Amino acid sequence: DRVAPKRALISLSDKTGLEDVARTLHDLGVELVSTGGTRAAIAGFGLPVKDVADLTGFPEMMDGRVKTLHPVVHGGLLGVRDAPAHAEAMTAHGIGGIDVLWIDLYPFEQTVASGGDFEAAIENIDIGGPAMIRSGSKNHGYVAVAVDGESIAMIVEALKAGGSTTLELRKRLAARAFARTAAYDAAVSGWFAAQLGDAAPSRKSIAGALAQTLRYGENPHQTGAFYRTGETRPGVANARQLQGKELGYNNIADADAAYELVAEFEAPACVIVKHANPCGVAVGNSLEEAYARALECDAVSAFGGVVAVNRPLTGADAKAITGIFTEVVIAPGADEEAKAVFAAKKNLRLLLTDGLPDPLATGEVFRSVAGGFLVQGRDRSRIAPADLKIVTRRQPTPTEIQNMLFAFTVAKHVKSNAIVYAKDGQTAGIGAGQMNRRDSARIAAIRAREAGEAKGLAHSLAQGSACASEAFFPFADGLLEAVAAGATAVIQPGGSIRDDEVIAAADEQGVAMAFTGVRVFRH
Ligand code: 93A
Repeated sequence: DRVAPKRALISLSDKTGLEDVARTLHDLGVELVSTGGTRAAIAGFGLPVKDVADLTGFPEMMDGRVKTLHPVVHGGLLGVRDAPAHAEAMTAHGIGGIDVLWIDLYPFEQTVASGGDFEAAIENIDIGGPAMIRSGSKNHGYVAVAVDGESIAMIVEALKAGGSTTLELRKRLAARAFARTAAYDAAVSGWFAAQLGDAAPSRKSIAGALAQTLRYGENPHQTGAFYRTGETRPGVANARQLQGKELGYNNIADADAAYELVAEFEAPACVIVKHANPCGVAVGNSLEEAYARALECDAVSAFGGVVAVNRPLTGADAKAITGIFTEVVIAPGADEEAKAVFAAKKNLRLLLTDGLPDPLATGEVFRSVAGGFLVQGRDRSRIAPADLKIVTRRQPTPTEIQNMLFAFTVAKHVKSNAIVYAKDGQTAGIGAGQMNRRDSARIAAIRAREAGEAKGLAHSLAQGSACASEAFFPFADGLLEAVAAGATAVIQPGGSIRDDEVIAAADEQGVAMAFTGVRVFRH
């Protein structure tokens, strides 16, 4: 099942890493064939390379739309070398086998992400590339297909070691290649539907390219894998891991939750996530300060948590964060000093991205159910002071309004039922994932009381805080729990048939309450 390649076809829009690979293949005696730009680049390295046009007898035409769409190319990729009829056809038509294919596809996703117009997007829909990828992958019995740097590295490694590729490797590469074309087509179809103003995500299919097989899923007895959809929005899927153990399923999910929340803030901010929920969120004058304040909310839960920040990390920030055991840190950068501090914590996984996730970006969120999946648009809601409807006799102070908005922003990222107490850009207590709102309010109160005790305060950390509820209070009981915990202001969507009761209770307690009119469930 081993194939010792004689000929490789390389066609790349992004020429990164091309020289090394082309040189190695050439040194291993593999003949190189390429399309226009790639051929010129390889020739520029001083290596012999054939033009696809010389094989096909046709020039590249129609602005490059037709370069490799020819029986000589597809016959060379699809021909079953051991099938007499195929071999005969290859000989009769002068078709030479192509044993290695390295293709990256026109940068459709990047063109769309960087704001390319309709024409630019259309022109960047690669036709010949996916066709070759599919031909070569179908014929993985004979052809090794690479659709990214990692794949070609695997091929080169195999050739260096033994001069050939194994069937096992070619199958793996084919699986990866088909995932790539599926993701590419999903990006094209999703974009096209959006052009038609098709707001419903129903036409979008879930597809992604396998980024990583995970050691296991949520639990060790479950399988796990991580796929990239090809979206270029900065986030956990395109983060670079600088150090630390291999990422696990829960690490990735938690890092995502933390990063999406921290990106909501303008000021230096820090989010600590445990089990998909934030256990501490704060802003500060620096990340170091923001981290210390986030930790203050619930230092017990923070142990072994995931930390996300919204600024590049400095050495001082890194020292603060490594003060306790932390599983993952994700940030839009880190200076050399910070990297050196993290390097001393070998197990800590450090993830860096180019920029922050855009909380206002469109996109879809998926969730599986037995036999199907649910799709919804991302929650892009954002509440501004002008959106607030004050429903109590007492008007909130400007500080209370700030506290309300901060708390509500956090609540949007907490599993329902969510209750968040926050004050001065710091969460004081978070209650998540309870089946009734009053219990979430109580749990948040316990956290706030213990945080106050840990800080040596005579009162709960939630004293003078705003309480956010991500959905309406169906009864006054949850609100009364919040008031008992020390909240002086409440923010919630409103809309319960008992709103009057809840407002009356707030008035009785002298609390200021605002309705957002927007519910931010998260299940
Ligand atoms: O325009 S295409 O859809 N038609 C083709 O026949 C074709 N063949 C290769 N795009 C095609 N390609 C793509 O060209 C490859 O997928 C690759 O991304 C790119 C490399 O072009 P060049 O070598 O000219 O820089």
